[in-house]
Amino acid sequence: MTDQPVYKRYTVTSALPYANGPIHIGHLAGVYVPADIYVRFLRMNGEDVVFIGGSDEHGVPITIKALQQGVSPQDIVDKYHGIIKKSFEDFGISFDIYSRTSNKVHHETASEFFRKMYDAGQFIEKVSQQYYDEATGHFLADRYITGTCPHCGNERAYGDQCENCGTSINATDLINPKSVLSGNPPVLRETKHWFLPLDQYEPWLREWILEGHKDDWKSNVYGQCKSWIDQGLQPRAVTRDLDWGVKVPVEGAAGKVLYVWFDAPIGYISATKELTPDWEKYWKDKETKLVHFIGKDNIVFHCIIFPSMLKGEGTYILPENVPANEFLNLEGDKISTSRNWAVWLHEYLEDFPGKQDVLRYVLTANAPEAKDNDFTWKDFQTRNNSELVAILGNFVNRTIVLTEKFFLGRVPEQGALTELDRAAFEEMALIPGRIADSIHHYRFREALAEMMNLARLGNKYLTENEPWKLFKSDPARVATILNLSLQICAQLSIVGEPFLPFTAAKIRTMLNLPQFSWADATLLNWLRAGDPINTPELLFDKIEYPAIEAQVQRLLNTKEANAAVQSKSPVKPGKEAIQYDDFSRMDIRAGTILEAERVPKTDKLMKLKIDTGLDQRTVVSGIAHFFSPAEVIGKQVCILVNLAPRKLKGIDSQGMILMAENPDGTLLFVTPAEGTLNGADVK
Ligand code: B3M
Ligand code: ZN
Repeated sequence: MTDQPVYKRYTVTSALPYANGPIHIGHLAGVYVPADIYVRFLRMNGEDVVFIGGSDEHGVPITIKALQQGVSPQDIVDKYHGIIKKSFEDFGISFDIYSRTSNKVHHETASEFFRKMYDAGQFIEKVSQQYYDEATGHFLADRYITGTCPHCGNERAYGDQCENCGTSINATDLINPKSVLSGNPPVLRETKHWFLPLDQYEPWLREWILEGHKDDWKSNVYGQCKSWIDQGLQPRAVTRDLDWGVKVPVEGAAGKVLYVWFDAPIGYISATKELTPDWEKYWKDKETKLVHFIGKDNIVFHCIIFPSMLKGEGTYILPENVPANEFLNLEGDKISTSRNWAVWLHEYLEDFPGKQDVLRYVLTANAPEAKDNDFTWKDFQTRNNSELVAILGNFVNRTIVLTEKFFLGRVPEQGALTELDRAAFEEMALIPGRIADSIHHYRFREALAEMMNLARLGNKYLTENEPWKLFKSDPARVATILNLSLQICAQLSIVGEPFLPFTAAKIRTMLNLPQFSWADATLLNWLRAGDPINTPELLFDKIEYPAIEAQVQRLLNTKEANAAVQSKSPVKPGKEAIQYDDFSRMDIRAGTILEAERVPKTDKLMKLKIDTGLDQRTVVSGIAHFFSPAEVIGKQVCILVNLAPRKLKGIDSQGMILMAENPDGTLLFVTPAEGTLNGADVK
């Protein structure tokens, strides 16, 4: 175990999902499953911890949804808050409180927070030009404006943030801005707002993050912070001309509310207040460790803006860590609420009743901790059938069935230990420490793999000792083998609890064991000879093809529906006619990508090494938004090989890859049909 600083208590927050849609697997993998593992682990260690969640009910995402559905924002948040809260409960996310930002405590807390900073002169009051929709008579805050991102070229960036490259932007920096309300280009109008002077916090942020958290924050989080700080921070408006939200609590601010990203993180504090009158120690005592679990699109808000607010207000602690995850894709495509490209939690719970742990397992085993990852139903099935059923379930089941059969459901006597037994116990003694170490470092995949290693150890132990063959000749040896196997089951029920709480509870029931603390995970003898155990119950069952097929079919239907919508959306107009000669001067070949890496300090460039059949060459391509290096290696592509070499970011790029671009800006490879050889002439 590595040394962990000692804290008196923990405040663990998980991003407050917008109450404008249900929860999907992307949310779960990125935020709630890792947070829940962490919190369950802390509780087992006897730590004083509060686990905070809640719905983010303000902001333009809510009012836009209301507009689309022709109902009030309150209707929207009531509906989705209910769905979200229930699905979290059913799924076993063990919040101490799941609150909402439309409630009174939150409005009061956020108002007071703003007011305190306002009174201390910490905002800049400024009249500035903001986009305004003349057709509807509204100022266009945040997502009421869309346009092209000045950083990455994404044509669907919002007025406050580009979800493609994660950059937080000012609406006036968007290229080709358009009002979401009328579809018209907006005009600029003067309006007064309050700005948080982030530029003034820059030296402090440098010291606190860039120097102070260089080694303990994940590299993806640290890297994003560094690039924002290095780009230079600008004052940011923390108020908006909207009528849905927390009213700005000062004179002369009629028709204005707090920016949703100002009030939402304060929601963590309000929820804690609602949970306990003793809330202050969770937010103001330096011996409390504050940890924010979020997705990567929320990094700037949790690492730069909210900490600056906390610092400015002056009485709060700062986050010790912000273990943000990357994104989870679904069947090779970005998860998207608006395109209905998602696996919705409430639907999963209906389609796979009692299988919460299967999804928790798959999402943890494949968590996007260091890079974007892909969820596929095939992988879900495989992990269930060949890992949960074949390894964990099989081991526990065999052990309990054999104990029933040979020892009438009582824990048999542990006799003299063999070399194999001792080796097994030695290994068992090490596992809890390894898991703990991984969890302390927010490496949940690694921690889960260690837990599964324990089940593997059990399986191997049973297989090597073959107790079923020995009972006639050596019942005492069988007793020892099963005693030890049962101890492994007991240990699984302890170290499995943070990851697979439903399964751990089932094992405890079968073994008549209480819920142990983490410290007890190294006891090694939890069961005593003669203790009764209960009838075996299968932990997992096989997921057959039809169940998966139905899910895949649902996604195919979605794809079709989206394509139908898409085919109605504008395709770029055709270009002017050219002669055959113009075309034939292009030398296009089939080639295979051999190596790929992102070009550092750019959002969209990837450096590729390609076998063109003629040679192996380097091409720099603007595909990094849509693909990870790992997924393009081995792909066959079409490449324009006689394009004059160009230098991109200091790298000589010799050629260009052909890509198809959908009207929505997504890029897809133009891949030659199977059987095409590298070097084949494309014409
Ligand atoms: N609601 C954004 C999101 O759902 C936002 C998080 C707030 S955390 C304070 O991604
Ligand atoms: Zn962008």
